[in-house]
Amino acid sequence: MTAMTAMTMADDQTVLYAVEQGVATITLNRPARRNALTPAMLQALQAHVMQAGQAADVRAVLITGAGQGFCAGQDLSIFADTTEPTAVRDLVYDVVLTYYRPLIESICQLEKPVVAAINGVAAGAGASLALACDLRMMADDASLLLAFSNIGLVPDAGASWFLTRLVGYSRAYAIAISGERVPATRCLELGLTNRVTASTTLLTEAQGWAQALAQRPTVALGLTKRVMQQATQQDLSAILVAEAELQARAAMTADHREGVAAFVEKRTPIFTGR
Ligand code: T3D
Repeated sequence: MTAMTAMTMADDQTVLYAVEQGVATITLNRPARRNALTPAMLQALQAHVMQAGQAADVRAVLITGAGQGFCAGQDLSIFADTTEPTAVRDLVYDVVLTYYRPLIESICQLEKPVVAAINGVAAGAGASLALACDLRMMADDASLLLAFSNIGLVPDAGASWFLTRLVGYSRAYAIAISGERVPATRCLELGLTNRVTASTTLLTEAQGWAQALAQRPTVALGLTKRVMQQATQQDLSAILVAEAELQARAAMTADHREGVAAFVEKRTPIFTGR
């Protein structure tokens, strides 16, 4: 954190936000609880994602966790004072739609690459958060845990959507109902993470990856995210039209002109994100 050029914190410091070299690093900071998510943290996390989206100097986002875990999902103490079944039902429904839905949608709609640096276990909605990111780098001792079934719940915060698309229905279902950790090496085999690295160098390497992405043509990267998400849901004809429309937008950018000029002049392009 010492070299960060800009840093703000949520009021209670359970979510940290710092910007350096074009990368906004958002750190879940409740290590004693494996960064289990409270409503205040979920609000702060979403606010920082939006902040990163609006900041012109931010061209990539990194989400990570402090301490031994990435995120243990919903803080289960939320249920401490609520035992009556219909009250629990209403609470769960409200929390998922009020807090998780806008957070997950804001990550997916952010037209900048979002990298998860998974430093430990990502459990429950913590796994959903990791899977909602565009790219993942895991520490070699980290894991994903669809913990929902261990407490008699179903995957939420997008976990079923992301997991089935990444590994297919049968593998996703097996992971979800086993309630067992999927170690980093297995995640790599399954395509659940892009990279695995030593836990000691995870943050440095993930920041280096995000900083390299922040030097790329940001508008094109954002539009690529949008069209590839659409491609998972629409037919070829619709995607051919969407590609043409987004290409027309990308073609208007200074970075497109710089990329072509650099190619012609046989030099390395200097992209500005505009
Ligand atoms: O409204 C709704 O609830 C709907 C939304 C649901 C979304 C969900 O995310 S449901 C799934 C919630 N998450 C879980 O069920 C995971 C529960 N935690 C675990 O399975 C394990 O703690 C971990 C695998 C995450 C980590 O294991 P380990 O051995 O590294 O650590 P630990 O010793 O279990 O945990 C350390 C402390 O964190 C411990 O507290 P203590 O004993 O030191 O005072 C533990 O109780 C606490 N902690 C871990 N996870 C949570 C938590 N406290 C509150 N909520 C948690 N989710």
